[in-house]
Amino acid sequence: MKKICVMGLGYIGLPTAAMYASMGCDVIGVDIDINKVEVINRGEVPIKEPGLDELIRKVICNGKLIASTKPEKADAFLISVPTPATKDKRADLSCVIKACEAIRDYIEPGNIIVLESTVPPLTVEGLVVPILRDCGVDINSLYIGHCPERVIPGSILNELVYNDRIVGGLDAESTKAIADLYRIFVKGRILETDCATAEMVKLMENTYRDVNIALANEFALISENLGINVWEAIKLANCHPRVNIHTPGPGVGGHCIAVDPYFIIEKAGEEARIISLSRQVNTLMPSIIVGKVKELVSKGSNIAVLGVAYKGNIDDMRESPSLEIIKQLLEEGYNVNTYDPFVKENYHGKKRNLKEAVSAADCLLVLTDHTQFAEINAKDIQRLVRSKNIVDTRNIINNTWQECGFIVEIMWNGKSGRKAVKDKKAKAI
Ligand code: SAJ
Repeated sequence: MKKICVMGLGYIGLPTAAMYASMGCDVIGVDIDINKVEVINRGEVPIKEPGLDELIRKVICNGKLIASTKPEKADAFLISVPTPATKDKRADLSCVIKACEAIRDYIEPGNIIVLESTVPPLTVEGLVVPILRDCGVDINSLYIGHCPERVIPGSILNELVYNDRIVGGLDAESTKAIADLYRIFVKGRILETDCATAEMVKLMENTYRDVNIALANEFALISENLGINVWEAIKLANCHPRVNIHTPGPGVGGHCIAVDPYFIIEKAGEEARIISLSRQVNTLMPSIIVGKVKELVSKGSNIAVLGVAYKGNIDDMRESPSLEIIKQLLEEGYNVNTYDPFVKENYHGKKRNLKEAVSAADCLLVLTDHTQFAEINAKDIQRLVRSKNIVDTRNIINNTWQECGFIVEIMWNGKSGRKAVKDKKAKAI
């Protein structure tokens, strides 16, 4: 069985390392964060992901996975490090560069080297290969390529096994060697292509989603102005067999969909018109939400933000629209308390529980679609708030809010738009 060295123990690297270890491979998981390495070696998990605790405990206990700050010689190296966007919205490949430099001294002829991180097309050829050339081993004796991760937080273990994988090697032999490596645990199809195509496929998938979310957000804004409930309209439109409109919301978060389209834009320039415009639409959504709060309550009011994770039932707040909304609320002179039952890290106004967060609030603002937020019974907290206002940006809250006398604003249900149209008509008469 192969020995595998996984560079980067984040949301993708750690579950992937654990998966190989559970199949009997000897795995070295490498991370620059010594705390994370220690936590993992104790059999604990630094992130919240269903099923991962159990899996890590098992493979640490049986010695198949060892975390370390340094790589070791191995049959295969998987690079799974972050590739965020820089301030000027280009791919920041510094972690990829560091990971390639870190493994260089450990490479031997016949090794497989796979980049899993999302990167602009031609990165493996133009960046990874030149760095690896200095490894002292004939580059032609290595199997190099790209196999983008495609899993969704919240269902990572299941999707790692059952999703199809795209494998693109620098040459046919590399593609085959990498495909065989993933067959160790993948039950989905292994779809073989070349390296640049694999890089582009990954970006196209996430860009497709970003553009479609932008379309849903645009429908929401237009419907609202016309007094139409966009949630109902989307539900009905999606009854058409070839229509799948996405869901509007407070903006697009996460380290992928809000970032990856820029990796196409940086390579395409003016040709990426729809992609650029979609990014603009989605980036504007937080200010729309802040505008709604401003309509309801005046500056100086207390806002209880519910949710900082970028989407429901996960603990990840990277690029979360909540962070931008909180920033804008503070700039506008509001006081912000925040509660998220999943996120462990610190964020502005962090409260330990719901009751503390809503205490003396003038307006509750639901930003993340955590199931727990959908299940809140307003009766349990109505006496704690100062004014009964709630804005729901995800269309998830239940009827108890109305029953307890809250002014309930479900974003884009057409009510404000309908009122504006009526007021306009009344004025005209
Ligand atoms: N969102 C909407 N409306 C929607 C869908 C999502 O506003 O209809 C928002 C979410 O609230 C969230 C953001 O978009 O803030 C992104 O969420 P997501 O569930 O669409 O995607 P991610 O970022 O969690 O994971 C995506 C997935 N890509 C695709 O579905 C094409 C996943 O498969 C990838 O592996 C992952 O990006 C990645 O790592 O690239």
